[in-house]
Amino acid sequence: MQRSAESRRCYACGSPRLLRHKELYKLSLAHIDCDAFYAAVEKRDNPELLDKPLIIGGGTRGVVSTACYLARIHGVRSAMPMFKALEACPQAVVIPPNMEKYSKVGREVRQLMRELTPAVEPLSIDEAFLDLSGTENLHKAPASFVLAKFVQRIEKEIGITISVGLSYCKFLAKIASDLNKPRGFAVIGEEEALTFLRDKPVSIIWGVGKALTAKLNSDGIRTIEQLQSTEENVLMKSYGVMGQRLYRLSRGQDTRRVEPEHEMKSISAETTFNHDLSSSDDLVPVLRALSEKVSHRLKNGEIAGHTVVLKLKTQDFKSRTRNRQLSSPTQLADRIFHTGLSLLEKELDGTKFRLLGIGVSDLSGNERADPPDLVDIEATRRAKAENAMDFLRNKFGQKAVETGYTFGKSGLGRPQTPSEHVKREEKD
Ligand code: TTP
Ligand code: MG
Ligand code: MG
Repeated sequence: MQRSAESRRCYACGSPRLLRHKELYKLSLAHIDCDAFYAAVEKRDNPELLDKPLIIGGGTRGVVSTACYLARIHGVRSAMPMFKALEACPQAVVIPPNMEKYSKVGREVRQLMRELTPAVEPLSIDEAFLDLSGTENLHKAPASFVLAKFVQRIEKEIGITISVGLSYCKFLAKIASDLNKPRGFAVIGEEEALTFLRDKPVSIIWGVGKALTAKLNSDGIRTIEQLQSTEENVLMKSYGVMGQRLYRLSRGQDTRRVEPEHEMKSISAETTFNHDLSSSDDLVPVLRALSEKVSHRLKNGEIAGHTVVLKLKTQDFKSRTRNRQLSSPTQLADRIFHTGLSLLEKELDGTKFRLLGIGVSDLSGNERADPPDLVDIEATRRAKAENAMDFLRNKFGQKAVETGYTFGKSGLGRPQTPSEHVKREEKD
């Protein structure tokens, strides 16, 4: 059997293909959105509602949150005043929203998404971008197959339906997921991007809201085709930075990456001393040891932090928090330590401290952490050294290598257990 994405039969099961596309095996950026989300959850929990037009809404604001697709046939839409919705569909069942329940289902869906790839970027309670590139070996199947199976899994395990948009970039994946709703599966490949976009209104472009649509329209620009035929500098002259975005997106050029969200807000480690300390000789080795601890956690979790946070507590229990944003996210002990050190040095005026902590916030994935060409050449050299130390530690154990700062000083600033701890602040 021909193993082509365009062949009429599926090579896996031999049945006629429902979806054919030239780039089906190549595309790996998906946008997934649940269908009529709140309504679908309510129907799942009360099968009597299945065949009835259902509106979720009312409450204090008196508007429709969402309506099931049966109610939509009558013209009911999200954000419509409730009295209008009931004029359009008087037989509809109305249920007030139960946010707690929907949040829980939203989390469950996201959890299953994370089983497909760590690169899941939620956009709202019922939708997310997923980057499945590089997961083919893991799943032993291309992204399109994995997603088709995922649709079935969500229906079976969660009891609601989803729509999938598959493309090569975020902009078109998001548009695609909306094309065949509900239970949609739409593909927009690179080859067809320009023609697909041509006759679409400018308002479908990400970031083009009501005001900009009105401005573009009043300038005579209504379709994306008109943007496609305009020079970049002309668009930038009229619309500033947005002009550049219009130029690129109208041509299907979108390099935004999927930014996975991390449940944690910050990672830090802190120590309360047996005796209050004030000198740099005493504090610096502690700072170094704590930086290594934080770094170790970051590396283990494959995450990085963009902001370094130093925390001090004075003898009289006053807290001082100082932070600095880095040029790129880091997971390196060296960068955390040196940034912390420059913050600490400003606080060393003889004050006695009872606690020292260091950590990072603004967490993200580690893909863009610590680029090889850090601005500071010395920092680049030390980063290389740290990578070498990590290699040795992985091979011979944590204690195999000590830096000059901590060597022979492991007893100093030893905490009164259990106050030393690595903290994870969870997002609420
Ligand atoms: P959407 O994904 O926009 O809509 P939907 O899931 O109800 O329908 P579909 O995606 O199939 O078109 O929003 C997700 C949920 O967010 C929706 O179920 C209810 C809520 N919501 C509001 O409360 N008010 C609104 O104006 C919108 C658009 C959504
Ligand atoms: Mg939805
Ligand atoms: Mg949505």
